[in-house]
Amino acid sequence: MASKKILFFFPAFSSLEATAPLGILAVSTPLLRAGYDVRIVDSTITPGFRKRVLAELEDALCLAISLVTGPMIRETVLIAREAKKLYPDKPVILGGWHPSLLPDQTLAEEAVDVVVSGQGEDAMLEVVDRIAAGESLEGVEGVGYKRGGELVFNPPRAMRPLAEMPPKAYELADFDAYQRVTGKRWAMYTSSLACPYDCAFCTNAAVYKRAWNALPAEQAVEEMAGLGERYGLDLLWVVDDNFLVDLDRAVAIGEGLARRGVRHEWSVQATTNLVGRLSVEQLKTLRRGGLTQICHGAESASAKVLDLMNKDFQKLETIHTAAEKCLAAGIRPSFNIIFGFPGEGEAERRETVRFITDVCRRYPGAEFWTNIFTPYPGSPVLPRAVECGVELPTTFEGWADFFPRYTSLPWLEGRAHRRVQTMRDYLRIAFDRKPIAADQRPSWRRTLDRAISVPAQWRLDHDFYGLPAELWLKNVVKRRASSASKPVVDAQQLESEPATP
Ligand code: B12
Ligand code: SF4
Repeated sequence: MASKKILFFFPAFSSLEATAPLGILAVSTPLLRAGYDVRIVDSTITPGFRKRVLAELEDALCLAISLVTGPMIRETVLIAREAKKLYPDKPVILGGWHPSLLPDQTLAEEAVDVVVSGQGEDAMLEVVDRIAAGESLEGVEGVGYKRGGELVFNPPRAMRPLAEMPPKAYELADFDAYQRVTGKRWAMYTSSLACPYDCAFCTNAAVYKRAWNALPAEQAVEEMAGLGERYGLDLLWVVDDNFLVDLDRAVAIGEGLARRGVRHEWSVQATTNLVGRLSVEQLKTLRRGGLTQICHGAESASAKVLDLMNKDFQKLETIHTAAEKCLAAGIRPSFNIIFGFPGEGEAERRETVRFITDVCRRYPGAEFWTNIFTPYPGSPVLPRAVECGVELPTTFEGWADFFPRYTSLPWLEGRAHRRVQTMRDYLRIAFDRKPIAADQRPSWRRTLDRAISVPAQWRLDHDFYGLPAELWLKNVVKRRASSASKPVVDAQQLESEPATP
């Protein structure tokens, strides 16, 4: 009889924002309901994860991996190849954003047998049932597979509204282990899917077709309150792409959670134009319900660049309004910035840096996170980026180095790239920011950080980044501190930059 054990692997994503992988929890529920035994090995919390995966795989039916474009591909390739070498007959199944956006190139990797594009709840169950029955994957919608040496792609699977989806299997998550890594007990949650906008750098429309759909407020309240109580969470990060599309629903969620007297905090991602449409009173209602942070994709302060990004729905003044209103309601406003978008020059970059320093000074408590533009497959700007000289990887493995923290672009490389990276480092230390992971710095380090923020701000004001002594000092201190306190895992972990909403 075929094994009922399904093994999932979640590769390290080079961030300290470790918590239960929501995509895997989502596809696990239908499997559990159908009687399968689901195991998850998350590289970030599993010492010796390679050995563990291979040992668990011995009596499993298949190996399934969830990933997005970038560094996760490194461990995906490593584990998939080792698994195929040891157990050539056990199928390796890949799902998540990267396989959804580039199914053909992903399936072309020798160690990959099946790719699932888009929502995986129904597709994964069908795939596993077929494998268990020894049947072909012919006709399973949204799935690509190998027949002999040939790559076969079935028709796409229609998206189902979130409200029709089963609850995610949070009970499979080892929250204690994530807490040990991040110092915080937190989880992710989805109350809506998709976003009505179509920013040029974003892949959302390619997967969700801009069809925003959401859970009713009452269901979201029940689930959010329940998760907090059941797992004793400090924080629930609502990872909706744009939480505020339906303002009435959002306020109703705030009211419901306030009535339930929830004790945990929660944060959301939303666009500045929508935050601007809420009154301070409405934001205060959300605050009473536990909302402590809104992350906005500000992206740039140059009207020219915002236009190129297709962000006509976001006027610059809405960034000020969002900061002001959030702070008046006791909510921390966070803003993401993208440097190096095609068409952004030195002048536009300066404009953005001046804007950031101005907002941070006018609205103490507002924070900015920056990235370098990364042309993702499926994003509307991709053809333009290619025209401008970006060379796209031709193999699955090649995408491992596609990462906004260090992307080098034909129009931003060498000295110019180093300068932007140094400027980003100074932005990081010039103003306070609060990452998801708990702040475990001792008080002397906080004092030191406050002291070096003064010359950092001066440098940003004067656009001067030569002889970066403060960065050198900060790195020495950080290296010493982290070698003393690093958790014992063999996953690669770097400093975090949150995703852009
Ligand atoms: C939360 C999040 C993060 C968190 C992850 C925290 C964690 N512990 O997992 C953090 C902050 C670390 C993060 C970082 C980054 N992120 Co991010 N992130 C998200 C976000 C907002 C939600 C992801 C999520 O959990 N969704 C809910 C679950 C249920 O959905 P799902 O994962 O898509 O899963 C479904 C399907 O994909 C599929 N599925 C998923 N896995 C599997 C596995 C199998 C086997 C199967 C069959 C199916 C399947 O079925 C699921 C249910 O339908 C998405 C946006 C979004 N709308 O999804 C961006 C998103 C995934 N991130 C993105 C990016 C670009 C990044 C960063 C590069 C950002 C940065 N500036 O550094 C980094 C990269 C980190 C890395 N991996 O290398 C892009 C990815 C684009 C791409 N081509 O891959 C997205 C899509 C945002 C966007 N719209 O552009 N991110
Ligand atoms: S970047 Fe944010 S606002 Fe723009 S399309 Fe993507 S999810 Fe929507």
